[in-house]
Parts: sequence; C-alpha cells; structure tokens
Amino acid sequence: MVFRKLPGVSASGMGLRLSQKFVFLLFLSGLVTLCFGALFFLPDSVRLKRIFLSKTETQPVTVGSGSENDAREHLKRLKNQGGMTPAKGETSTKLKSLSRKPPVSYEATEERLAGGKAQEDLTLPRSKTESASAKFKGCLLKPPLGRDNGKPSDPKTNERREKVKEMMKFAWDNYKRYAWGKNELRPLTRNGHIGNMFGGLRGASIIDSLDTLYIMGLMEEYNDAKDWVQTSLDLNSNGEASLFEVNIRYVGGLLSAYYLTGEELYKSKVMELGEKLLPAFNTPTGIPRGVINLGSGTSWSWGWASAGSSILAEFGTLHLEFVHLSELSRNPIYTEKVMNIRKLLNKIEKPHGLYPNFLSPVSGNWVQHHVSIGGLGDSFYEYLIKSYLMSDKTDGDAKTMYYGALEAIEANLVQKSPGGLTYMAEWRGGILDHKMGHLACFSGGMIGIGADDGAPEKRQHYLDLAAEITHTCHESYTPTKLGPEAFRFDGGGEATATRLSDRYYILRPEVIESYMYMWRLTHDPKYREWGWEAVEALEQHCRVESGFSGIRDVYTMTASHDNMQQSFFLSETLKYLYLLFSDDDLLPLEDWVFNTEAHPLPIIRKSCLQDDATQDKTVSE
Ligand code: DMJ
Repeated sequence: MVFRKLPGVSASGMGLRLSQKFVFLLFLSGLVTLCFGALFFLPDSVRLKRIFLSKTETQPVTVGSGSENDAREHLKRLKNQGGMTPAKGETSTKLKSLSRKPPVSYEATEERLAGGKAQEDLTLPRSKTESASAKFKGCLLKPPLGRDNGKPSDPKTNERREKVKEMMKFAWDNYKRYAWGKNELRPLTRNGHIGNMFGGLRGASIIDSLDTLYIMGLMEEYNDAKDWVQTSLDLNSNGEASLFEVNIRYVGGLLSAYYLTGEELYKSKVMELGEKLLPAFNTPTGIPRGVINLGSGTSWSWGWASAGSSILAEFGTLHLEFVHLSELSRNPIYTEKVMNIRKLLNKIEKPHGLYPNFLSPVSGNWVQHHVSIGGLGDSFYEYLIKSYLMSDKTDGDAKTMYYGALEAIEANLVQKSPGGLTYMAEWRGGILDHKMGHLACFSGGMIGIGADDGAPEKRQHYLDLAAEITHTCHESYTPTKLGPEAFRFDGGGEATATRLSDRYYILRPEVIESYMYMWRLTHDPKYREWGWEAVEALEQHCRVESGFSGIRDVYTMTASHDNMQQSFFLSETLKYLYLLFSDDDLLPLEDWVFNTEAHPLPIIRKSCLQDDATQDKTVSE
C-alpha cells in the first residue's frame, strides 16, 4: 500500500495516526456488526427489526395450524379404518394421505416462495415482484408455486403437462393476434367478441388468463397481459354488466394476480372496480340485482328472471371476492354486504331445507321453487364450503349452511339410475326432473373438498359420493370424449343428452375441475387418465387453425364449431388440466381456494393477519 506524504506531517507521525485510525475503524465496524446481530434477538414488533430484516426472508412458515392438525387427525382416522370395506363398489374411494400431508417446517426464503430454482428460467424473475404481497405470503404454509413450480417427476406426466402449456400458449397467441383487447376470440372468423356481460369492460380473456400464464411460467405472455392492464384496462365504462360475471372474472382475476405477483397495479384496479359494484346492493333487502350499469350505478334484474327476482348462483357467488376486497382495502363494507346476504339466506324458511334459485330482492322471499345444483344454483353451494375453508375454518355459519344444504340435496335430489350411476336431479316444486347439467359436474370436486370437515361418520360417505358423481360425469363424455351441456336419466337414457339442443360443448371446465380435485384428494391415477382423454378430445374436436372452439354436437365425430373461445377455457379448463398433471405443491389446497372461475385466493389466517395489523400500528406510531 502506498501512502502519499501530507504537507507538514513526518512519515513516522503519519504512520502512527494511520494505525490509530485503523484501530478505531476496526472497533467501529465491530460495534456495527454487534448491533446488527442484536436485531435478531429483538421481538418481532420492534420497528428497527422490521426496517432492517424483511419479514418474508426470515419468518418461518407457520406450522401447527388447524389444517395441519386436521390432517394428522385425518391420517389417524384413515389408519384406524384400515381394512374397512368401501361402502360402494367401483367408485368407492379413499382419501390419499398425501392430499393433506402436514406441511414441512422450513424457512420460507424469498427464493422458495417464488417457486424455487425453476424461476431462473423465466423472463421476469418472480421473486422480485413477490415481495410486495409479503403480507399474505407470510400467512401461507407453503410456497405458492411449490419447490419446482409443481413439475412432476414422472416424465410421462410432465410431457402431458407440457402439452397443456402448449395449448394455453396456442389459445393465448391466437387471442393476441386476432382479438387483442376484446373479450373473447372468435377463432373461425379470426376476430374479437365483446358480448354484453361485462358492461363495456374489455379484455376478459386477458384478466382471466393472468394467473394461468403466471403459474405456467409463460412470462413473456404474462408481461404482455400485465402491460395491457396497466395501459388499457379502462374501468370507466358505462354499460350494463352482470354483477356475477364481472365479479368472478374481473374481480377474481385481478385479486389472484395481485396475490400471486404482488403487483400493486392489480390491487388498485380491483379496488376501483369493487367500489363500482357496490350500488347493486341498494335494494330493500340488500340482495343485489343481477345487472348493474358500471357508470351510473343503476341496477335492475334480468328480464328473463321471473318477477324481477335475483338469482341464487349470482348473489350467492360474491362472498370470497368481497371478503378479500375488505381485507385489502381494510374497509368492512364489502364483507358487510355479503354477510347480509348470508344472514337473510340463513334465516329464511327453506322448502325441505333446499334453496330455490329465484329470490325477490324487494321482499326477500323465494319467487319460484326450482332447485338445481347446476345452472342458477351451482356456485352458491360452492361458495359456502369455500367460504368456510377460506376463513381458515372459522366461518361456522358457512359450514353449518353447507352441510345442511348438502343433507337436503342428498335427501331430495341425489338419485341412482337403473344402470347404477349416481346423479343430481333438478327439483321443481317437489317434482324431479331427471336431468343433470354439465355445470352441475363441479359438485364432484365440491363434495370432495368438503368431505374432511363433515361429521366424522359422514366423511368417507361424502368422498364416495364425490367419486360417484365424478364417475357419472365422466360417463357423459362419450363418444367424442367431450360432454353435452345437459344429460338425462329418463326415457331409457343413462347420462345422455336426448334433446338436440343439449348436445353442445362450449369448452366448459366442470368435469375436469372435479378430476383435478379428486386427483388431489385420492391420487387415484384414473383421474389423470380421464383428464388426458379430455386433452386428446379437445385437440381432436375443438382445436382449429386459430384457436379453440366449442362444438355443437358431442355425438358427432365431424365437428361443427361454434366459433367461440370462451375466456373460462383459459382461466379454468386449461388451468385445472395443468394442475391435474402437476405436483400437489403447485397452489396447495392447504393455502388456496379457487373462486368459481378458478382464480386462486389465499386462505385468510386471522392469527397471521392480526400480527400484521399490530406491526402496521407500530410503524405508524
Ligand atoms: C364459469 O364462468 C364459472 O365456472 C361459472 O361458475 C359457471 N360457468 C362458467 C364455466 O362453465
């Protein structure tokens, strides 16, 4: 080292001062190291600690929660049941212990939260954006994308997963090329479709695809989608929107994009949109009407809904998203709105314990006694059990209402066909219509995810019922290996569409959705095989030169296409297929519930959020 001589200072004197300085610097750096080290011993609530040590990097993943204990109890129960004869032959099934295995205790480093080493391959480093939603990440038991983005170790399954990813890219690329910014792609005429469900909002396929692109690691495409949201998603539209559709696709899509990526952009957009939906609740009962003008806030009922009624599956499918809107905004209004719906439904008298599909938003009474687990009723039941699960199993009313409804459904609607197929009939004032819609096929998955929290003596029964319904829905997928919009069990038919008008398939997800849940719950390989059958059928009958299209008749091998690539195909059908061929640690069910459009929302762990709120308070002091 060379020292330059300072004027008026002798060489030896300068050397002495320098060595004194050196000792002083050494002492100082030791002191700083000691102070920083001491931060680790301070309690979590101390402000300095939070400034210097980021929570995501150091907080151990929560263990020992309710779900873990439940899982242990469940495993014990399964062990005790060893050798028990399945109640119902072929479709009887047992929960696979892997489905709810206790979470592993490890440090959730940011790299792990972002899905582990596979993220290195991606254009956008996911860890960068994820730290922003650290609040919820800290509440998760496991990293959202798993250790290796859910990549299965079995090469055949991985090949299948890659195929689904290719389908997503194909669907997306064509939407981008021919319909960018419109709501959906018309793949035959190669143009965009706007429709009248979203009140002038655009880009439904973009919002519905954000999370699918992200979990598949299609980052270039994801970035295009994000840029569009930033520059072109205009929420100041003035048209007539379906409250339900805007909620499940736009609110759900933006919420899950926010929770997965931590991009504040999604949060501010969803808050702005959430506010625009509130006027729909301004009715004498607080039950919202089905249609709302997003600009003026005026709302009204669908013209086709009898006597100005609101639809059960519409006003009953807001709970998950609205609770999250309150969580994010810290404004209880959204939760209050949906709790009011819940209370009314809980209190009102129900024929045979069933929930009819039409209710007057003025009087709060049922308008017609039509009950269905398919269209008009479906996702109301789904949101009861999912509200319970999303509340970290604290929402007791949701639980009681769900199992009560299921009991009534079993007593009044569940039927066995002469050929031994279990199905859910529809109910019209006490008379059964032996018909099941494709939409009702989601119920296999729903009953499956709720099995574990039912009465102990009912749990295996619920799992068997879930498997039987899923089996019936698979039976309806023939001969093209795609299923009709509705199938019947009368006139000698067994899971067959007897009317020409019921034979179409519009790329719906419900049957595949049930395969995915049943796979996660049982690991019975047949569900992956059935999923693969559907992939091959989609390729053969629905893939056209410029995208995927629905077909008009599932019983004809030469397809007649309907020229629509529905946004739920990208959001749900392809996502559920991808999850079916992924390891269970990609969006693990211990941490996430999927809204009815397959947008994942995190389970709200109250204890964890309370910690967070305390910390926020300390910061602002
Ligand atoms: C989706 O938009 C949702 O799953 C909804 O709950 C029912 N219909 C479609 C898909 O079929």
